[in-house]
Amino acid sequence: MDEKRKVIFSGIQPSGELTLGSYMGAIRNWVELSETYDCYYCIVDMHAITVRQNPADLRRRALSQLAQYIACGLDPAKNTLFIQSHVPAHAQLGWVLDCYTMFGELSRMTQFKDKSAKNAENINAGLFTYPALMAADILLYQTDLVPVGDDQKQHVELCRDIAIRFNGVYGDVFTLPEPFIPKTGARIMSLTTPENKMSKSDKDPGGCIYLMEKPEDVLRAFKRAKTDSDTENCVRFDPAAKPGVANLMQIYSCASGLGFEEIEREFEGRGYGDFKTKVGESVVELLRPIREKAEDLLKNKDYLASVYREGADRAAAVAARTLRKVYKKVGFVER
Ligand code: ATP
Ligand code: LTN
Repeated sequence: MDEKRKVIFSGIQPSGELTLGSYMGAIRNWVELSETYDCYYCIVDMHAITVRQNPADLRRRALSQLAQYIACGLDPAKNTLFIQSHVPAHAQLGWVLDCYTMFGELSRMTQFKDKSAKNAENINAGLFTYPALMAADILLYQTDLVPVGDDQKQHVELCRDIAIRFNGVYGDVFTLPEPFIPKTGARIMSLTTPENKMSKSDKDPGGCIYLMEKPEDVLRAFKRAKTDSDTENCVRFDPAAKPGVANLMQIYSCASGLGFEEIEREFEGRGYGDFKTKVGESVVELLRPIREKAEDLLKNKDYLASVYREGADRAAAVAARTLRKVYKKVGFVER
């Protein structure tokens, strides 16, 4: 038998429809890593309820997200695809880790500060302790690498600190994970306000491209994308001076595989109009097979149920081993 393969864990909340941001920042890498690592890709519905959700929408989006994971190229036979609330060990380890996570650490989390500013009427305890649950997700599987976009780096680093603290008291219980962040596409910005991250719970629909969006809507959104108010009208990579153009270049680079210099050369002497159309077309071609496959899969609910049930069984078996060890270490009586 060959050596034990390294472990990957990552997850996305079904808090909205998957966006081009989550694809380019995360899922694209999940697919690439899925052949060589032992991968767990989760639909983190327990995280999603830190913000109030409509129950029927949450349920529908969790299923649709599973179909989109598969459609993006994650083969359920080679990857463990599952829903977080199906594996109780996440909540169980989450509680233990709450007791090893400091108030000060959680107060520094940028996502908590952002989300509490956006949901001032519902700053609940779950929103605050969310990174400890995320640490549980990762540590249950003795994860080596966590492929995420740039905005999640802080949470993965906190997860590492929690693991170091726990291991410091009880010995080597947890593998220390590392974030895996792509060179291009780690932070795709909104098409209408390029100073903000493209985000699925964004209230401005024009700023976001969804994986399941129709081609004509994708093209229209790119035609309306904000470029820059400079008079240069020239495609050049300069995020500070030209954030809108830089964002479109990132997207085009991820969709086409071209480097920034090649893109500058391609559009030399041509204006922003041509450029935006071309970026839109490249994204349409990237998304077409994903949308078609996901739509097909969504017609077969029995198949999807078999995938998430098998995934939960596999995940639960691994998670139980870590949880048992943790319970023993902290001094709980064995049943
Ligand atoms: P929400 O609006 O509910 O917070 P989101 O759209 O920000 O959601 P997440 O579910 O938080 O998306 O992110 C899923 C994964 O995709 C994470 O790994 C995250 O880092 C990555 N990601 C999300 N948005 C972007 C983006 N705009 N650019 C690059 N990566 C992203
Ligand atoms: N916090 C992440 C979602 C998430 C996650 C995880 C990502 C929850 N648990 C474990 C990687 C590993 C987010 O908001 N994008």
